[in-house]
Amino acid sequence: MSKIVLYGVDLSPPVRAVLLTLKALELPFEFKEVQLGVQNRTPEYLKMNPQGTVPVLDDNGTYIHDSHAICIYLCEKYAKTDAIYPKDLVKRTVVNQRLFFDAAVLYKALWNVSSSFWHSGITVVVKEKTRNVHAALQLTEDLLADNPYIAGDALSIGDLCCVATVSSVPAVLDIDPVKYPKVTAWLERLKKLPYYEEANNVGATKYNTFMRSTWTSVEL
Ligand SMILES: N[C@@H](CCC(=O)N[C@@H](CS)C(=O)NCC(=O)O)C(=O)O
Repeated sequence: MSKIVLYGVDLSPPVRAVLLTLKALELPFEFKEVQLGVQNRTPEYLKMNPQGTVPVLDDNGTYIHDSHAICIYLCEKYAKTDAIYPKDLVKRTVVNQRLFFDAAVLYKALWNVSSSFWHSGITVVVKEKTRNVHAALQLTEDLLADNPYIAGDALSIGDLCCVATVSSVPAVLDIDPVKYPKVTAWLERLKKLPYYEEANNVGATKYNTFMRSTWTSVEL
């Protein structure tokens, strides 16, 4: 098997989505920590990923960026079964929709909060940004409907990407179990995955604690 190297930092939700997928697929890999703001701006790094973001996957010289693209690639290339990325067209399309939802709505809402701090040192979170996070949580609640998992009755990479983001929402606001009962139950379900603690919870806890300590005001 080719050598898989993951570049990232476990504070990052998209990096944790890939860590969860690597663990779900039981793939061996090497983790190379990237010092954000420094190493992701070097010419060598930008050659791998012109966007300069983490994660980047190096699969024996094939470089892939964007966590969603990486998770799909890993499933397509290495999965022994189609359990977490179904081959059935309709089921796969639902999973894809959840991946695009995470990229375009859920993670975007969270990134809009934290990027002001990371890029400009802003420590105030305005109402418009928390409103977007709430709207994304409500959509997650609606997408879950009465299903145990985000794309229906089986665990998929849709869950692994969305949970890396949702578990990082407490970086800015608490997820109210009364307002978001389905999201809360789904989170609890995913926490029971044997690799969840190592692949997601350690980094999410660090991220949430750090971000909470940086805000001087959050308009809820
Ligand atoms: N859509 C991308 C988002 C990646 C992303 O925004 N990563 C952040 C860390 S959480 C990053 O690398 N930021 C560095 C920067 O913006 O300079 C993915 O899913 O991989």
